[in-house]
Order: sequence, then structure tokens, then C-alpha cells
Amino acid sequence: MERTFVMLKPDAIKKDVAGEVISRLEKAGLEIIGMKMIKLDEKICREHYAHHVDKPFFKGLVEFMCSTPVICMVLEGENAVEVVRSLAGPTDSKKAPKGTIRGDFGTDVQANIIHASDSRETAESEIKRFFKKSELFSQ
Ligand code: IDP
Ligand code: MG
Repeated sequence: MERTFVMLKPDAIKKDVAGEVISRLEKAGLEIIGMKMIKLDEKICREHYAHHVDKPFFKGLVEFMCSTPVICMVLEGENAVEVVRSLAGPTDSKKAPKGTIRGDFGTDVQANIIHASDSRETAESEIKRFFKKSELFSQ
């Protein structure tokens, strides 16, 4: 059993596709063990996207990520990290194949609907960043 962290980004909220995305994740056999809506701020974006802080697109990325609340989730299942990354598809929605979440619902490289942890280690630190232990309900 593995856990992964997922965030439905502001474009998922604005396009009213959060439910459809959650449904795809559930149909893939993943259990939702934590879920909440929060508003990001620049500080948490700097932590969560530390690998992009020096990029020219970072300011725009922060504006986008803070433009509406986001839905944060912790999912549990076999190979959860890899399963969600493959359901999400590649970062650039324009290059993401149809049938992937980003390919079907995303707009471009920034507005790509979903964040998903990229490794078991990242998942662990992202879950800690966004959830208290008491907010997780593993069966
Ligand atoms: P990932 O979300 O597929 O793991 P990362 O490279 O970790 O991709 O980038 C994190 C997020 O930063 C992306 O999902 C996207 O929203 C944003 N991003 C990445 N590259 C660009 C870019 O070139 N322009 C604008 N936003 C970008
Ligand atoms: Mg990433």
C-alpha cells in the first residue's frame, strides 16, 4: 500500500471538472483517505514549487495557484504514486494524450488541472505539508 498527495488546481475548480477527476481516481481503485479545500498563498507555493522558484514563470504560477481555493487529497492504493502520475499524464496539457486527465481537461503547461506527487519520498513530505495526522482516515 502506498500513499500519494493530489491537488486539484484552480483550473479544475473554474472548469467544474473536480468531480470528474475525483471519479477517475476512485475508479482506478484509489481510496480517498483525506480531502479538504484550502486557499494557497505565496509562502506555501514557494515550498511546494521550490524547484521552480527561480524560473521566469514562477510569479505567474503563484498567481494561478492562488486564484481560487484548491482541493487537496491524500489517496491510498497499490502503486498510488505511479498510478496517479500516469492517470494525470505529462505536465504540458497540450502534449498530454487524450484519455489522461491533463489531456482531456487541461489547457497548457501551467493550467494542467492536477498536481500529483512524483515519488514516494515527495508524497510523504507533501502529505505532511498539507495534512495533519488527525485529518487522515486510513481504514
Ligand atoms: P508536474 O506537475 O508534472 O510534476 P513540475 O515540473 O513539477 O510538473 O511543475 C510543477 C507545476 O509547475 C506544473 O504542473 C505546472 O503547473 C507548472 N509549470 C511547470 N513548467 C511550467 C512552465 O514552463 N510554464 C508555466 N508553468 C509551468
Ligand atoms: Mg512535479
